[in-house]
Amino acid sequence: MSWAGIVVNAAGVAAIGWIVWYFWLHRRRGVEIGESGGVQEVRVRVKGGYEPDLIVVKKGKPVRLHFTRQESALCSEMVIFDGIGKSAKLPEGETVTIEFTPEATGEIPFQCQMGMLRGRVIVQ
Ligand SMILES: [Cu+2]
Repeated sequence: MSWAGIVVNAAGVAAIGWIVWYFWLHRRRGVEIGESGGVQEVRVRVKGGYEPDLIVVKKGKPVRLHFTRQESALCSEMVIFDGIGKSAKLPEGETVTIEFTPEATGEIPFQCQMGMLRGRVIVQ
């Protein structure tokens, strides 16, 4: 194999590794959120998805999720928390806060109005 061939193959393997990491491993990591004054706060960027899309909180303490939508795609205009009966409109470039206190452990999914973008709050 020529040097050029080896370089192309190595680049291909690196690209595949990056794709695997980015789309599967990287997005599956939960984010343990910081506490200030007993409130669990996390900033969520909305751009082609929720980042982070997996948020780990403790039950019985108030949670504040600050959503900032950094795109104009209609898809992400609403964020809906079915399990706790909350939803919010996300104007582009503004930060909108969803606040609740989880009283039970489990999962609270959230999504856009069409269910295309999804995220989860894990209550421990
Ligand atoms: Cu959508």
